Amino acid sequence: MPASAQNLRINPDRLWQSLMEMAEIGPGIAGGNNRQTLTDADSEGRHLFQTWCEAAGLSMGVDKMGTMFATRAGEDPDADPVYVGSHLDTQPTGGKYDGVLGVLGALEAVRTLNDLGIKTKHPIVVTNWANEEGARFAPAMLASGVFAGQHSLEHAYSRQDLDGKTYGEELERIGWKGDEEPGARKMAAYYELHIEQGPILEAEGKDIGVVTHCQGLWWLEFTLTGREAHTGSTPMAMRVNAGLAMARILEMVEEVAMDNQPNAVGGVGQMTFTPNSRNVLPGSVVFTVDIRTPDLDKLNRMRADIEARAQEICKALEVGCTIEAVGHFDPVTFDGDLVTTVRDAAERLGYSHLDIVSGAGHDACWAAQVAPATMIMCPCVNGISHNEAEEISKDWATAGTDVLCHAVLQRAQIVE
Ligand code: HGY
Ligand code: MN
Ligand code: MN
Repeated sequence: MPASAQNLRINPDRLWQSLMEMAEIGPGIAGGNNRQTLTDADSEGRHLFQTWCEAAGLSMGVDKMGTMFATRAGEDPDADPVYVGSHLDTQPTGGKYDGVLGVLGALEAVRTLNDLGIKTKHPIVVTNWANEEGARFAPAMLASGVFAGQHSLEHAYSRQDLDGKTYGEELERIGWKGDEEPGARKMAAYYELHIEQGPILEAEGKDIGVVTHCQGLWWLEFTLTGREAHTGSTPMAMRVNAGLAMARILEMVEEVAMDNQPNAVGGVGQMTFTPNSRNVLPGSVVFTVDIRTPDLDKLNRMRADIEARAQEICKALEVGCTIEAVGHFDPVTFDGDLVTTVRDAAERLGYSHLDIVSGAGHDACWAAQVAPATMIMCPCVNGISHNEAEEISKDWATAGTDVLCHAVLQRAQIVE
């Protein structure tokens, strides 16, 4: 990093202003955001992001999954670009910073390079991955997964939300279906800034998380089939109770996660009863079990254990049970050289830092399958995320974006 750029700093006020302006689009009911993927609010946020990118002199490309790529030209047009980004879609009761900090932090880094007239050898591409959350259309990181060749475009387009709408239909409806083949772009490197979404950095009093790994994940969708019956007049011995089976499976998932401590989690966030009537025992219960751990063998053992024990639980209750893996990625080791650029940047800038394993999944996990990739994290208040109360400080956002800017610059190479 040439001496001239050693003390480069981003513009904290401009970054924070952008975050707050984006947060006004798709507001939640408790101060956070509900800007779910491929909704009108998502489209509005995309248009605002595109306006900002054009004002920064970036050229926009969009692929067939709706992922947005805004390019700042490099001095060597033959050099593969350095990609840097995250996602603008949110959970239904999401925070203002999950994903958004990574996209707008990347934009702020580029705006800062423009302010200072800094040229780089490699182009830099600010990226907004479509459908990172997987809240509306499972699995999570769907578009980056298609980009990395993990899912076909057809499979992705067929994914349905709870209202039966498909990804492909909704992408057409909001007018953000691009013409680029996902994965056609070649990356020299990929960086992602993200809030930690856990309590470690704040508890340790560290400004920066140097992310070395990300834990792996299985999303197992259970469909339990019971017999619809009157909750009042059906004797207990006659019931084929899918709701009871679900409850016993949830208890078992908790037990399996606790038996595999440290560094293992398991739980359920979404469940559908059919017919979902107060006085009808459910004919069908559908829910997704989310298990995660940084250890690949443990991850697959937990999955096998849960599936076998769930079948036993259902057999004893005469409840039908089918299980479909609807989401998965192995634990990820990020690129050592890029991790070093992050650690060097934090040192150079005088920010405290800690090596950390990401608990949440990110688009960087799929980017890492097709290019050197790494992440930078900043703390979040009380480790709260996927909750409208999600909060970060302006200082934390600034520190993370300063480090992002320096690390990207080191890899994109300044041209004097
Ligand atoms: O599920 C995750 O870890 C991410 O928030 N999509
Ligand atoms: Mn995220
Ligand atoms: Mn998230």
